[in-house]
Amino acid sequence: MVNSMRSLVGAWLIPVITALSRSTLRSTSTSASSAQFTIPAEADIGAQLIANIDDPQAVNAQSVCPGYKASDVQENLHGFIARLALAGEPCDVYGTDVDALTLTVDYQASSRLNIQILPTFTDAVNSSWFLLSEEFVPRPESGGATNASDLIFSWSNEPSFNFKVVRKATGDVLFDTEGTVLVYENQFIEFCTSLPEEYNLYGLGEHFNQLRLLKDANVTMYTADVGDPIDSNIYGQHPFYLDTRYFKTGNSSERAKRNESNASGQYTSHSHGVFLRNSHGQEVLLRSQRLTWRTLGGGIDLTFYSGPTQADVTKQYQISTVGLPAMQQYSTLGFHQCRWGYNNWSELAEVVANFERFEIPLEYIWTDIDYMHGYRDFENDQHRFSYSEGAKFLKDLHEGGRYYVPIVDAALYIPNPDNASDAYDTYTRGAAADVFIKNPDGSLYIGAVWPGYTVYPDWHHPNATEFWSNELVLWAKNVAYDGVWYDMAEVSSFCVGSCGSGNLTLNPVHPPFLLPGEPGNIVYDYPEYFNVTNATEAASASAGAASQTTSTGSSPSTSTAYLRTTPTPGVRNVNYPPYVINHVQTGHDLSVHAISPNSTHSDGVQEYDVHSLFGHQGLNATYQGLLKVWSGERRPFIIGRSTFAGSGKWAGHWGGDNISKWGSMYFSIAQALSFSLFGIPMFGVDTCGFNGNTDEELCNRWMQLSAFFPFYRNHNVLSAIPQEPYRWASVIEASKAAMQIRYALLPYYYTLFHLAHTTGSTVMRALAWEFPSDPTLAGVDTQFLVGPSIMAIPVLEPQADTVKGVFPGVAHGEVWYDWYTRTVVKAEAGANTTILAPLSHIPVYVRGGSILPLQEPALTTREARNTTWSLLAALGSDGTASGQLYLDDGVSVTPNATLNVDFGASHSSLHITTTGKWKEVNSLANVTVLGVKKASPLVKFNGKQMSTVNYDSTAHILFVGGLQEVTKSGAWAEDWVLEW
Ligand code: MIG
Repeated sequence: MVNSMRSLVGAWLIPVITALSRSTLRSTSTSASSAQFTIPAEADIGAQLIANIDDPQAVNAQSVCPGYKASDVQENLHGFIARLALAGEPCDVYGTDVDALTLTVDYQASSRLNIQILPTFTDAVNSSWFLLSEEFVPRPESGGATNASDLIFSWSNEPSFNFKVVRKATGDVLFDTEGTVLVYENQFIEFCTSLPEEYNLYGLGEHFNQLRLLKDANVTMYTADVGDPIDSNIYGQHPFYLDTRYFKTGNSSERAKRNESNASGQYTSHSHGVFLRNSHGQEVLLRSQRLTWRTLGGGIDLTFYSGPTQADVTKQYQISTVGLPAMQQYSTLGFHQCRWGYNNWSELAEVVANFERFEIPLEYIWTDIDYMHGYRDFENDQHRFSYSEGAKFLKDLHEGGRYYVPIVDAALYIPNPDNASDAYDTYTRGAAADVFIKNPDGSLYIGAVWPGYTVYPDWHHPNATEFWSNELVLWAKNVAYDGVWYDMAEVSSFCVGSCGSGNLTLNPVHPPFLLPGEPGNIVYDYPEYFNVTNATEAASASAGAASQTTSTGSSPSTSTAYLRTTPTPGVRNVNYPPYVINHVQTGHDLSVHAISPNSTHSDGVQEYDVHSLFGHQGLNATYQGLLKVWSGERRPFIIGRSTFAGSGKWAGHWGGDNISKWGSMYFSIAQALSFSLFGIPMFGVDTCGFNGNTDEELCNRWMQLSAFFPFYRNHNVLSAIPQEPYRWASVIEASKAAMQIRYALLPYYYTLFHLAHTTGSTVMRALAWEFPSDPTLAGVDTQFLVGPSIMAIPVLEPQADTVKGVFPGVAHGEVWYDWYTRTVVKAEAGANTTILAPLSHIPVYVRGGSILPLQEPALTTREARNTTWSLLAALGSDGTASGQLYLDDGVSVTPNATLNVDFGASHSSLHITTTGKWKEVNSLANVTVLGVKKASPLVKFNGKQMSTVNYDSTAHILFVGGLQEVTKSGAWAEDWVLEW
């Protein structure tokens, strides 16, 4: 599966035919707009480099570099500062060694230690050295005290400078550079730490792979516009990891082996986090008991978060460093339907009508680049997506309680100077404000994306955000959109270098590859087992595929004449740095499918230093723009593809171009959980799969799985078969069934988001985080929790009607209730339990000890919010349970009224405590209590006997209905108690 997925990456990105001669291509094109010049496929081919980690000639910096010696230690209130001097002859292995460094150790808070190692700025170094400014990525807050720290920093000069970070409470060594040298050059920094033999590391994104990093992983971090290849760098950069260590209770030196059983409850775990605040291309190599961290520049700004639980680490990381996630509007938790290829407003209206007809909830309808006039941002195609027709469509949509989100691309069209009718106001305004990225010589940097040759907003320019905001505001006057889907900000360019300089008279141009559906790039691919479930169609698809000869115009040359560069003293080679990261693009060339590293920002900063920040800053600009569009009254809703550490404070993220294959569905869970760690809880993937055609079975399973993800959207590539959930009977059934649960749980999801926004807690959770003393859960990513109380065990394989799952904690009295039957699951501790899961059914469980506020499912969240409430109290083995509810208007940036409700159950009673002024008018219909061992026939609500009571003494379920009468002024209008 792994191999087939790799070969399908970016499946639609087929270079334009090489069978035709280039001159033919210049005058014709395979696209509909036949007069267009097609950029030749070669335009996106760069140099052929060999990744350092694969290069047999590569020098190991550890064996040739001298390291540093520390001296001149000056203590201060929060730590100390010292000098580091090169301890021998410079090695200049992948750049120029820095002679003098400054080490700053800062005990910032009891849970946080920061270590900075920066060049000691003499004029010579200062002039060209890029350090990440606080404006782009804030530094963690300072101000702690040495004595109160959970962590201890120590260092030694033997044989060269090395340091340790130790957890004070246990003596556990969390980070230890002893036995390795620090390498610090202008284009290469390397430091290493030892790791325990059995390590559990998570994070270091963005990646498409299993949750727990493999023990021999090579992790590259550098934003890239590429499908979802396994184990490669993709859209975002998050240089953060969580390290969880299991050991015998009370003995931190005796560690649990991977997958060691915890049946006897003898283990516990401690977690800590590590963040490298650095925007350069990076690589982290995991080896036996060793982690090597490499970056192509910048500084070492390393923060340790002491935890000691995952939840603590995640909160510490967000609160102190990258920021808490944006609060989402209530509506965004509804279902989203999207596709590349919705061709006009009436097609959208038809899709919406179909959802209504089949009574499947729909909240947001999206359009891809199809709506644009010539693929230009902020301009609609007036034939298919006219403003006037759109106004009517959007009015109806909004009246129906639904919303609309269009895509916005990172790059902007630059008009053809020879064609007066080609003017593009957005470009004109941006050019006048001079806010576009430049070439080193000061001319405009020209890339190529959908519209043809393009320019790029320069987020370093003081007026760029204002320019972008203004474009959003102007466009909103024509299109009443409800959010922004921000794409291509890695930042993508379909050619190498400033490819349009001198070619602008050809604009608009066709990209250097065939669009999906264009002859030669017909989408014939289907999920695994499609040949079993639909033999006839599978056969004709494979015949079609066989007859479609695809060119491999941009595949790497087979020659081994790799470009290797050697460092020139004091001079940076930004386009071809001497150290070659294992960058996913062809030839590992940093200029491929992105703007070049030497493109230049208004403050003189080269793209090389900030490449991975483009999307992050674009999300910020978009956030500022939406605040303006909605006069600060509505929470910006943004889903972005390229993210950096901290993007969560502005936006959510979707998993990018996955594949309509079973493996993509499986990896979506790990990707979501990783983004929980990164502080971007609003995460979901292209449900039913993006690249390739989906099929009924995969779409069935995927619609039910994604129903439990925070962001729930179905999206599809251009020209693949339609995959809205109403296309197949069984998918309708599966989607409705799963959405019934999701919509009933909306108040719970919303409360989780509010907690994430205010405390940094996570929404989607790994089993290991909720059950930290069970080493067998450390790698589980086939099932997950939503908040603390709901667990989903999805079917991830074709042709299955059962699924295996674990019920964590049962050895220690944890109780799990089946969502559907409301009865206790009879699970054995540590056992992989086989669960019935026929098509259209997703196993879902409620954790004992939880109280869930529920509303009635409905077709929109507006309707759902207008229904009566119920409570589901699932008692734990000790007969207690608790829960929370947060409510407000669901929209406002600063709501003028909020409501917090605390639920508690113990000793045969359930009580609520409410605080806040938000008026919830809907009454409470009923309360269901699970795990009631015995009930008195007398059930009282605030002392008043209730008559609609049913107690099932076999299933131990107590149902109390008819509560509308006693909660007429609202379910949570006042505190109450229910006794049984
Ligand atoms: O280069 O806008 O990931 O969701 O459908 C492809 C077309 C550009 C990439 C996005 C995908 C979107 C597609 N876009």
